Amino acid sequence: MASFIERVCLHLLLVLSVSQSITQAVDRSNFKTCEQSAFCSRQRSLKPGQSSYRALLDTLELSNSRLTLQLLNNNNKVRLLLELYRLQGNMTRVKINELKPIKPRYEVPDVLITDPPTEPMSVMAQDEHGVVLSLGGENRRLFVNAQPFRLDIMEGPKVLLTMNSRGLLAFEHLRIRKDTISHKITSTVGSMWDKIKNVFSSSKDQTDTEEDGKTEDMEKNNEDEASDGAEEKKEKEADQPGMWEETFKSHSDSKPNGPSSISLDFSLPGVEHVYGLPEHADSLRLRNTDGGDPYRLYNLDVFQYELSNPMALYGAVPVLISHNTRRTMGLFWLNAAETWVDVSYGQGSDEASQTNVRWMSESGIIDVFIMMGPQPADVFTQYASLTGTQSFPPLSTLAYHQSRWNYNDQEDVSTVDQGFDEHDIPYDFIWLDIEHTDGKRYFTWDKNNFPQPKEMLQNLMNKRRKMVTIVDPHIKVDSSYKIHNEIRSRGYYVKNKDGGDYEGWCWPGNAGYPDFTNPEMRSWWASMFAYDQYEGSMKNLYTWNDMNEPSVFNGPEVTMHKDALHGQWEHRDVHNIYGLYVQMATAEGLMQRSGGMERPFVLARAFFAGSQRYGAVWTGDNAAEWGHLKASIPMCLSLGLVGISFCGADVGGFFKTPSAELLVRWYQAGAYQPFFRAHAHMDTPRREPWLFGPDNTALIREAIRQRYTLLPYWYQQFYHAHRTGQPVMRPLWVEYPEEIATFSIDDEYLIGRDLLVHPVTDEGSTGLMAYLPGNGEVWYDVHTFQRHDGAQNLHIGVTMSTIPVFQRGGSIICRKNRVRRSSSCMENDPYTLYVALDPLGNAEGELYIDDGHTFKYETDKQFIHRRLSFTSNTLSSSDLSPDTSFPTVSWVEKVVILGAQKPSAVTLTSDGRETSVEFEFDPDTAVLTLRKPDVKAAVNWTLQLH
Ligand code: MIG
Repeated sequence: MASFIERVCLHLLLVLSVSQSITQAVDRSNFKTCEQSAFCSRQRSLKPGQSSYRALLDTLELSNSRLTLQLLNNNNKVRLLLELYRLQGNMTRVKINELKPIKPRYEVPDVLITDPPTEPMSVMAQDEHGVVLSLGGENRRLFVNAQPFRLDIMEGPKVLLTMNSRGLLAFEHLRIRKDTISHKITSTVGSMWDKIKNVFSSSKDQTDTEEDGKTEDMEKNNEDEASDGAEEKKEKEADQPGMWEETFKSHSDSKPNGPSSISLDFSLPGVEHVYGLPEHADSLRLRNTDGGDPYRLYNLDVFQYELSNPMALYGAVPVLISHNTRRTMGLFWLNAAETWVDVSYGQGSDEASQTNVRWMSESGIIDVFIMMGPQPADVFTQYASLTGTQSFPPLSTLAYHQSRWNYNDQEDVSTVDQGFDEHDIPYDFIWLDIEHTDGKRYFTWDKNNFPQPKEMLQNLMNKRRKMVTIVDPHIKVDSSYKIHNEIRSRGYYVKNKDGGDYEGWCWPGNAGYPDFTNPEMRSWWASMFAYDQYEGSMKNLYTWNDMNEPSVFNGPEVTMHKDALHGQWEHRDVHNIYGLYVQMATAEGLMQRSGGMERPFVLARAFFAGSQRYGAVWTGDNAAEWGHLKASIPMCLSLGLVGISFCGADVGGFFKTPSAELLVRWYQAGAYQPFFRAHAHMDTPRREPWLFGPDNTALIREAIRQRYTLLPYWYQQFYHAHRTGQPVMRPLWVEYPEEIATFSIDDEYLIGRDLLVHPVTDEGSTGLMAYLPGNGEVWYDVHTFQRHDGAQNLHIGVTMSTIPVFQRGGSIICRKNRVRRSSSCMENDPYTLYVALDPLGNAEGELYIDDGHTFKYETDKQFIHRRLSFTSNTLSSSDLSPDTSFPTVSWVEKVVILGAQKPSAVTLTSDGRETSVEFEFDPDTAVLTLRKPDVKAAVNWTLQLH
C-alpha cells in the first residue's frame, strides 16, 4: 500500500497533469513507440525475405473440414501446427500454434458467438511442392506452398490473398530461460525443469508413431538448435534485449514466460484501399505505415489524444477491410494481446498495385479469419456470423443525451431538465459522471448532493426521461465499502505477479480491478445492478462504463501491468478484451434486474471485437477543435465497418471550450451520428444548449429536433443492423463499391442506404463540395426538396442553419414531425412518409415499430415490420412479417412525394374501402403532398395517384 505522502503526491501530480493538459497535446513520452515495445521492435527488425518456415507435407491430415499440417522453422527446428478450415459463408480460418508449447498459449474466448460452422474441403492436387485444396464456390482454391511456406487463396485465375508472401511469419516459441538453466539449476528450478520434461514426454505419446525421429527433434525443439549451421544459428537465436524483462519509464515488466510474440504478413494483390483497425484518430482509409509507426491496437487511456496518427486509443478491433472495384474482403486477427499492424501500399511482383499488411501480437496464437466477400455487405454478414451483431438499443437511447462532468446535485439536474422544457428542446437522458458517487465508490450516491436519487429519477420518469450514471471498473480499496469487501473476499480481483490483489491508482485513490475475465466475477457484478443491490436505482437508470481499458493512473502507459494475473493468464494475454468483459457484465446486470425483459443500455470507452453485442461506444476525450469534429466521422465509420454501429463523439468536444459556432456545427453533425451525446470536461464552462444567445439556441434546437423527427428511421436502421450486421453509418463505397471517387471520402457518409450526410465541419464555412454518388441515382435535399443527379460533385452554399442531408431517389423514409419533450412522449404520434422517387418513378422503404424497450420483439414476435413501396403511381404498405404484431395506434398523417407529377385525383384503399384524399402539388419543387390519409400504420393500404 502506498504511504499517505505517496498518495498525496500522486494525487497532486494527477491534478496537475489534468489542469496543465487543457492547453497541451498528448504527452507522447507516456506511450510506447514500436521501437520501445520490445516485441514490436524485434518483430519489425525482421525484414521481408524468404520465410524460414517449411510446410512438412507428409504431416498433412485432412478430415472433412479441417486440415492440419506441421510447419518447421528451418533455423531453430521448432515446429508449428497449422490448422486450416473452410468456413460456411465464404470464409477461411487459419490457425497457427506451436506444435508442442511448453505451456498452453492463450486462445481468445467469448468473442466468437459459435464454433464457426465448417464446410468440406478436398485435396485437388498434391506433389512435393505443395497441396491445392478446393474451397468450393467459383473455383476457389487454397494453395499450400511447402518451401518456403506460403498460402495463396485464389479464385479462378486471380490470387485474392497470400499469407506469408513476404516471409514474415515469426512465432516466438515458449522456452526456458537459458541463464536460469545454466546458472541456477537449484532444486526449485530443477523441479520446474522436470515438470517441463514431463510435458514433453507426455506429448511424446501422441507423436511416437511418426516417422524419421521427429519426436527426438521435438524434445530438443525448444533449447537445442539443429546441427546444420548450428553455430551461426545459435548466434541468431540468442536472447535479445527485452525478451525476459522490459522496462518503460519507471515500470518494469517481469515477463516470466519470456518472448511469445507472433507475426504474419498478408498480401492483397490489386488492392489500394484498406480500412478498419479501430480505434485510431485517423483517416478512414488506413495510411501507409512505412517509415512511421504501425497502427497500434492496445486499449489505452490516452490523455489529450492527437489526430492523424496511428497511436493506440481506448478500444481495439483487429479487423481490416480491403476494397477495390471488384471485391471487398476482411481479415480478422483474433488476438487480444498488444498488437501492431503495418500497412504498406505498393506494387506486387507484376507491377500491379498490391497492399501488404503485417500483424504482430505480443502473445497468444495466430488465429485469423479471411472473409472473402465479395461485396461489402457479404463481409459484414461474414463478420457478424463470427462475432454477432449490434445489440438492438432501446429507442430512447437513439435520441439526444445531455451530459457533463458533472451535474453537481439534484437541483442542478432538475434545473437543467427544466431548461430543456423552457427552451423547447427535446432530450431523453441526463448523465451523471463520477462526482455523483460517494467518494468514487460506484453504485453509491454522494449523500449531500444526491440524497434522494429515487425522487430525482421519479421526477425524470414523470417526464418520460431517463438517466445514466457512471460505474467504472476500478474499485476503491476501502474496508467500509461493500463492493470492495465482496470482491476481495470472493477473490475476484486481478492479482499482481506475486499473487496478491493488484492495486493501482485511479479516481478513488488506491483501487482494485475486478477480474472481468472470470465468468463468476461477471455474474456477481451483474447481480449488483439488481434494484435492491444498487440502492437508489430505478428502471429509468442506465449505465456508463468508463476507464475500462483498464485505466490505471500509475500503471505503465496508464494501464495495468502486463504481468498481473487473471487466473492462469497474464494481463498481457487478455488486455484488449478486458473492456469488452466489463461492458458484457454490466449489460447482463441491466438485463437481469428486469428479469430479462428490458433491453440494456451501456456506454463503454474500451472495446474489442464483439463489443457491438453489449451496447454503445464513444470516442473518448476529444477536444473542442474543428479537427476533432472532423475526426468523429472517420472514427465512427471505421467502427461501423467492424460491427460497432452504435458510436458517437462528445458533442462540443470534451477538453477546451468550443466557440458558439463550433458547438452549433457539432450539434448539427452529432444529430446525424448514431450516438448523440453532448459531454464536457469538469473544468470547462457550462454549455447547455441555451447558453449562447437566442440565435444559437434556435440552431441547436433545430438540429436536435431534426434528430427526433428521424428517430423512426434510426430505429429501423438499428433493427436492421441487429438482424443483419450491416453498419448503420456507412462509407459511401459500401453502397457504391465500384465508384472509385468514393473510396477516400472522410467527410461524408450514408445512414443506411438512403440518407447522405455531409456535415459542415469548417469554421466560417459558406459552402462545401459534396460528392453525390451513383450513376443514374438522384438525390433530394431533405430541406429544400431540390433534386440533384448522382455521380457528381455538388457545391452547396451553407449558412449557419444548413445541415447538408440528401435522401436517395428510390427510397421512402418515415419521420415523426411532432417533436415533443422526449422520444417516449412521441411513441404514439403519427408518421409522415417521405417518398423520394427515382428516375423511373419508383421508391421503396420500410417501417419498423415495437414497444421500443423490451425483448418482446424477439421473444413474443411483438413488432410490426412493413414494406412501403411506390410503383406505377401507387404507394402501398404491406406486411414484411405477417406472423408478428404489435398494438400501435400510430397512423400516417401525411405523405410527401418528391419528384412527383401532378395527379388529377388521389384515392386511398384500406380495409376494402375507397376514399379520396386531399392533395397539394408544388410545380416548382415537384413535391406532391397528400394530407391526412388518416390510415393506421399497421394495416395494408394503397394510395393511388390518378
Ligand atoms: O480520467 O469520469 O472519457 O468522459 O467525463 C477522466 C470523468 C475520466 C474520462 C471520460 C470522460 C469522463 C471522465 N473520465
